[in-house]
Amino acid sequence: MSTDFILSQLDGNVIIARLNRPDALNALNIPLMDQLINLMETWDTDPNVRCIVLTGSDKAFAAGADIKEMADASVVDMYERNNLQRWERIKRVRKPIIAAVSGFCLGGGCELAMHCDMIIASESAKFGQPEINLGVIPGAGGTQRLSKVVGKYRAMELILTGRFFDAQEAYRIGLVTRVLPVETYLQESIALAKQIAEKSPMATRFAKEAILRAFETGLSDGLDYERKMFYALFATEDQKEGMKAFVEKRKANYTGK
Ligand code: DAK
Repeated sequence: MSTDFILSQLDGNVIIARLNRPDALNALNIPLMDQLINLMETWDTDPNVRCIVLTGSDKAFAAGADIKEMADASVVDMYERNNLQRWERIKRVRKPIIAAVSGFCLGGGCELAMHCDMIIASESAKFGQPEINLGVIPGAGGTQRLSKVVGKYRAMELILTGRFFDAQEAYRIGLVTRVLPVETYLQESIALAKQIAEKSPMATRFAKEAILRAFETGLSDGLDYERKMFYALFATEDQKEGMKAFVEKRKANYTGK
């Protein structure tokens, strides 16, 4: 399934979605965002899809929100466009999303990667929240998510200077989990997605939900939430299958039931 700005293909139970606006380094204009969100929501309810890999080109994951689209906007225009609601819909996708990032991953592009559940970077990836250079600040959660990932002081330095940082630095500060050669980062991301796609879909979703809860709540409430999700999994066939397969020394076959 493909639309103008998003190319996608199903590989096993993994969707590979590619941002496709090469002339603008995949800058995230409203039509691209709308296409991406609609597809994400379709995949989220498609039982054949168990994991999503979101990527761009080797040159750019995404160089940010579309500056040309925002340059002349008034406060009222920005408010009416209700862009935040678009980002909220991405946040609500329940299946795991891996960002496979190469080249520029800036501003809204970096925020999009941070909406994903893991970030795998190629050695050429360049991250940054350069909004300060445009007289604004990150608008899709960058001040919050980057701070939670890298801590207050690093987030201050990165956001207040707007400087770009490379894949190795992103790895050191905990933003990305792997740095791989440009030739292999996408294949490795797909392999990782396939590994995740083999697990029980319900357990995967509950694990994602519970981990995300850790960023929204205190420890006691988070533990309480985890416990409820844990017990609820005992109502699934996949839990029976997973534990039975262990006892019978065979590979589990998860059906999502
Ligand atoms: N927007 C629009 N066009 C962009 C773009 C962008 N963010 N980034 C690059 N392009 C376009 C360039 O204008 C150029 O188009 P033409 O001139 O050829 O028509 C083409 O892509 C190639 O770019 P360059 O010629 O500049 O390529 P270089 O290799 O020389 O430089 C660069 C690459 C990535 C260093 C440079 O393009 C650059 O600095 N780009 C801007 C990076 C940036 O500042 N990004 C942050 C944008 S602000 C919100 C949520 C989120 C946001 C806002 C609101 N709400 C919920 C309300 C997010 C804001 C942002 O992301």
